[in-house]
Amino acid sequence: MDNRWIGLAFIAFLGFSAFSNAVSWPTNWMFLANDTDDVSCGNMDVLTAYGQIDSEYLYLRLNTQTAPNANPSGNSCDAIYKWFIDLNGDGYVQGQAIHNAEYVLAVRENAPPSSIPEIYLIPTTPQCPSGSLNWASYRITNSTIANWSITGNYLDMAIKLTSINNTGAKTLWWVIDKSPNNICQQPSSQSGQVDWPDQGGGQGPFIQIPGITFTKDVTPTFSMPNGNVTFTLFVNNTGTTPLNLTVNDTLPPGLSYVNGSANYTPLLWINNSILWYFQNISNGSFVAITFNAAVDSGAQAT
Ligand SMILES: [Ca+2]
Ligand SMILES: [Ca+2]
Ligand SMILES: [Ca+2]
Repeated sequence: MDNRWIGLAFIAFLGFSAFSNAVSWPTNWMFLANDTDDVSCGNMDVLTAYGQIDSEYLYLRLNTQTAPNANPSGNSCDAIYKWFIDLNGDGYVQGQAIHNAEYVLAVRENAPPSSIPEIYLIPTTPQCPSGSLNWASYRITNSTIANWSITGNYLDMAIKLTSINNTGAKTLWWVIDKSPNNICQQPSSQSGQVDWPDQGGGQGPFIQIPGITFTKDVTPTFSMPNGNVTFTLFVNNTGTTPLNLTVNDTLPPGLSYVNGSANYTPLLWINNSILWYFQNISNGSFVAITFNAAVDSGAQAT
């Protein structure tokens, strides 16, 4: 769930609130794609991929056949779980390589120096690092920037949006293999220890940034002193995630809110400032607020 402020002075203003807390994992995930049961190492065999995004993090989830990191002491199924993050949608798979993804977010099981999973963010532009990779230089130890979580057969990763150019991902791929080198290679065949999305060469669907649009109308556009005007505020959740919305409208001098005229009762009304709060406005839906304002008797025509 996101919280969004909308400040509506008479000139429209839109603001996104920002927080700097540790990762709180999503309770709702957006389904991306299924994958077949096609890998003998169950921890490396992805069955379903999910994503989610809010104002601060991009979240990625893999549901595997058996629990990731099932054997922390190390075994032949120790995996590297990689998400390729393509910010602008120009990524593609060709010649067993993934092109034009801007970042790889990866979790290594049983990674040195510790035997617990570690998370890494590897920039892959302008060139994906080839050959042997110095993983230590890409490791992220600040869990407010990147974090992972294993719950049952789910491996979740989160990356702070400010670390990936402050955007979501237009296209995503995941690849699971064991090779710490040539990270942009998609191995030539899915076998006992390699998995990737079966459909479309690994290309995933879009994830969009949460979005809001709004409009504000007033009728009539001209009114005499002591007359009434009606305002309509349309707040539209255009993103892919439900929002908690705070809508604040400030009337210009010469107009006064008519108590009781709003179709949604304001949470707060102080002088010319009127504030509404809406919880859990689902994506794709909108709220239309109407209220009346009286033109003060001393108001100047504008
Ligand atoms: Ca699979
Ligand atoms: Ca790209
Ligand atoms: Ca597969």
